[in-house]
Amino acid sequence: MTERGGDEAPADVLVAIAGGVATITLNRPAALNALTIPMKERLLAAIQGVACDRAVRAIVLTGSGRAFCAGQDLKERLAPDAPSLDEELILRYNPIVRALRAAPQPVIAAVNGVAAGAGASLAFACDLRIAADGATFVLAFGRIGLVPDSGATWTLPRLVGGARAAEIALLGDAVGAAEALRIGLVSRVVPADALAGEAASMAARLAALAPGATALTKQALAASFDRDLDAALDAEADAQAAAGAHPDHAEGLAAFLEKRPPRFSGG
Ligand code: LHQ
Repeated sequence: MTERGGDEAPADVLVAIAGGVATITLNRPAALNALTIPMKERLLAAIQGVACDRAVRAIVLTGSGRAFCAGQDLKERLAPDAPSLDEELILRYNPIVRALRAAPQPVIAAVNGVAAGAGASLAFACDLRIAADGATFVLAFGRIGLVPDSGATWTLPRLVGGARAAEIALLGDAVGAAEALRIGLVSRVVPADALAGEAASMAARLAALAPGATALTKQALAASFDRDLDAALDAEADAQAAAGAHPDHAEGLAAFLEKRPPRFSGG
């Protein structure tokens, strides 16, 4: 396993890479992993770093301690020289969301505890969400007189539909893990002590797939709500042509016929 974020860098964002899986851990547990400016810069660098690492085939985003992420560090906002809100979004939050979406690898949010404000938005921006049974999602923006950001107004209606998104975004009530599962905000809920293992095992399964085909599937799903059926059918044909031309498709066919597990090269 390689570890980044150790001696040479502050450890509020940890990156561990093993077996084709990069695990990025938000690591400021005393503040519920609330995001400061330097932490956001390190988180962006971490995502971009693993996204262009060809050895990484799946990414897990999680938090240390009892929270996933409490969103913006609100104490930092009180500094007299704090950047304006829109500058903070344009320069720091939005690039993180774009990096999560642009990464060719699937990103799993392993939501270990409360995900509030932009912390919830980060989880929503991931491709898959699995939650510990005690996890909650809180769109806490309204309580402090702000609006949902970091993509939440776009991702949340796509995940749970407009009616539920309106309640969650406007009322700001905490959505518990069981309710999140019921409404499709997460795809699995497991006991807290099983979450890391569940995320690792899902990531290992993703990492064993043909990376090019997986990236194309991620892209197609992300684009689906912005396409009509005709455009989706055309896009699927293009993606299938690209996937089928890759040696990993031939390897998958050979493995099927030889009744053995495939060994995808990525390439
Ligand atoms: C915190 C925080 C926190 C600092 C807990 N900051 N310390 C984007 C653009 C630019 C700027 C504005 O914002 C945004 C996007 C956003 O993210 S806005 C939304 C920001 N987040 C929130 O409003 C959530 C604030 N936190 C909470 O509501 C609660 O802490 C939750 C519901 C997350 C957890 O409640 P509890 O389990 O009761 O924990 P707690 O409140 O006791 O917090 C534990 C510690 O963590 C505490 O520190 P202390 O020194 O007193 O032990 C909190 O101050 C600290 N903490 N969130 N966002």
